[in-house]
Amino acid sequence: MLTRIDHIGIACRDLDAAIAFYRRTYGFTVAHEEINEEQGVREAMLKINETDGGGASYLQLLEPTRPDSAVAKFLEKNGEGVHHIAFGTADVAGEAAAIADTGVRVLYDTPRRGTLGSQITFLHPKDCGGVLTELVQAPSPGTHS
Ligand code: MC0
Repeated sequence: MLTRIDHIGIACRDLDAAIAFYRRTYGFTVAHEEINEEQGVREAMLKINETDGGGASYLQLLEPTRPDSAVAKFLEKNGEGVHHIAFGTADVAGEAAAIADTGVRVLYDTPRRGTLGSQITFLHPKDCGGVLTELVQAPSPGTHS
């Protein structure tokens, strides 16, 4: 079961400038920052609210760390803007398998490491109406920083 919007991922060229925009305009502040080398991003999570089903909802600001990364390719083609949406679930592997059975391409055979130690996978945007879609299983309570 998908239980929440975990985050909306936004591609930006300058993470610090994007953080400043969201703070100045909406008052959102950074809950967490990290570099995910595998995904080729430097990212900031701006927490919007806690949710009943575990986890929270965030805006995720994404700056590429290398030119061959997914976010760098996206920026080159589209410029800055919404890059993906992410749904939260308590069982990312089970949810991905169920969605694959409907004919949608799941991009990873097994979930990979996402923000804050979450487990993530992606659904191909061409099978999702042009929307790159991520599934996120939040880390167990206690491992969340
Ligand atoms: C690419 N396409 C998109 C898209 N990225 N459409 C909508 N939204 C996006 N974000 C479209 C392109 O326009 C193109 O369409 C087609 O998909 C193929 O794209 P491509 O540029 O040729 O690139 P590919 O095929 O090499 O890779 C696309 C693919 C890749 C979605 C498979 O970006 C990928 O594996 N993404 C998942 C990983 C990811 O995005 N990581 C960054 C966030 P046309 O019509 O021109 O054929 S990491 C993250 O979010 C982590 C840290 C987390 O949340 O914890």
